[in-house]
Amino acid sequence: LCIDCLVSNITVKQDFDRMRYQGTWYAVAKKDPVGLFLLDNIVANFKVEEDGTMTATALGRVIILNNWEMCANMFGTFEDTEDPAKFKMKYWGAAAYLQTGYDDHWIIDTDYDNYAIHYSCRELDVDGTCLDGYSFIFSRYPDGLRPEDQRNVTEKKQDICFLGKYRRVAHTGFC
Ligand code: ODT
Repeated sequence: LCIDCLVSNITVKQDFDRMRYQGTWYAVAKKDPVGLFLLDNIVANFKVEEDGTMTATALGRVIILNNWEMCANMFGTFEDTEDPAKFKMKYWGAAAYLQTGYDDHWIIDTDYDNYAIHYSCRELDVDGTCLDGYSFIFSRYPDGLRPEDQRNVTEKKQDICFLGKYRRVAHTGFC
């Protein structure tokens, strides 16, 4: 629960298990940051390397240089923090003209088998709320969340103060 929208009060998944988080996740909804990058057909694949490091690849439709539409092939490595559900994500693209960055990557909630709620605040406001952030709702299934998970996901969207700011992410087979 987060009633004041302070980023420091946002709670994340307890005892996050990166092994169970591995595999394919389909983005079914997204709250965009300023200067959005991934548009739709977003699929992430998480892996735990032999040394225990979490890594991921992601595909998604992007538009670069104003109107060149392509499928971006992205890579990320996750640095651990003192909280097992909070990571720093270093990311880059397969091609040099794709976006690179270093973002917070928090797993707010997941049941590992059906849904996951991701959160990243890129810029804190002076009052401690999030000035610029993004969030993905992930499903193990490309066609969306199970009805029984929707209530919980809506609650979590509210907890991170992004309720009403999401758009649906289409999967049309572009990537
Ligand atoms: O699309 C945006 O507007 C911002 C997001 C850009 C970050 C994309 C980097 C993907 C790197 C590969 C990692 C995959 C894991 C994805 C999980 C959640 C979203 C970052």
